[in-house]
Amino acid sequence: MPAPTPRRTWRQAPRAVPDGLPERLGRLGRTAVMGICNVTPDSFSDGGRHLQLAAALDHCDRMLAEGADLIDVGGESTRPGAGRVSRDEEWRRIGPLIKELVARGVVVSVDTMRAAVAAAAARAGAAIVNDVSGGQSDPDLLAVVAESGRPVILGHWRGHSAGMDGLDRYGDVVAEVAAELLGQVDKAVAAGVRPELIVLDPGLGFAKTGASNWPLLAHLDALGELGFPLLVGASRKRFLEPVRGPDPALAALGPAGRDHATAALTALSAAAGVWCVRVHAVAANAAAVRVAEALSQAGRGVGSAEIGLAGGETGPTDRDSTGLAFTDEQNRGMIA
Ligand code: PMM
Repeated sequence: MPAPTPRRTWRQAPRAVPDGLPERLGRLGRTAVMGICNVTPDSFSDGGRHLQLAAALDHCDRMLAEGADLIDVGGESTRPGAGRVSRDEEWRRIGPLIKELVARGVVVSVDTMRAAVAAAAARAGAAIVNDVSGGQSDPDLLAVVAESGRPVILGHWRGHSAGMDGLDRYGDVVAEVAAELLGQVDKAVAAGVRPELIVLDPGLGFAKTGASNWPLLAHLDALGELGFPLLVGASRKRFLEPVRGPDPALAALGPAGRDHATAALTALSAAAGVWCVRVHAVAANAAAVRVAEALSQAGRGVGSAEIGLAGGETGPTDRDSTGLAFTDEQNRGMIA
């Protein structure tokens, strides 16, 4: 007998963009580019580089100039094997940067698994809460998010970094990730989060060591069918090492040598209609998003002037197809 379909307490039309975003971001009309600023000594790619406020701000300024639409600020590394930091240390690292970015009018998301840090960041003006554990790590986080009224990114996660590689056990990774994400959506909604504020993230690299990541990227359409906007966080991750290209100079760069492969995935993810990509190397990924946008528009017969191929932004659009063409009014377009 087939398993009964779970009864859901929430219902919503498919969305490509969450509610509750600052105006600028809500009306983007293309995949958003989230630049990463980890204020940690030990993140796998940028650990130790942005511990001083001035260095972190320089980095954020550069990412914004290169085309970042928002900045994701994190104070706790989630690289495989990483240990936890204390709540106070996490906030000590990121609080000043969040406050300064908000004061400059930058859209900030806070990358945290802790309710207290999410609450402090929201009070400081962070616009989005990004929890790689999807609300699992800290049982109070979802209520804090509900109270804040902020959009929330729920990542697929099976356990903390110290032991997550051992949790890479799937029969059908796409089906299991989808089901586990929906379980977290249920908990979020039960905690009072409006479904329209939820973004889902397949959690690339989290309890997924290598091959498990690819089916998730190959089936973004299936994840999109869950009805929520998607975020893809593939940037520089280990599973890209085999596809980074043969140039030994890339190998010598370490994780940054995976930037070309990341940008290729960004173009494909944008073409698939994801709401946001979370990236380290903003310039290349911002270009990748625009390539996907130009192709999508050309495919629908939009002329090059309107596409903005001369180099400018396209500005707000009233495009009415699915995929990349998502606007506030037409937030029904899901995965192309
Ligand atoms: N990955 C990392 C950290 N935060 N947030 C989301 N939503 N999705 C991710 O895939 C994700 C994340 C780990 O990468 P980093 O050390 O480069 O920040």
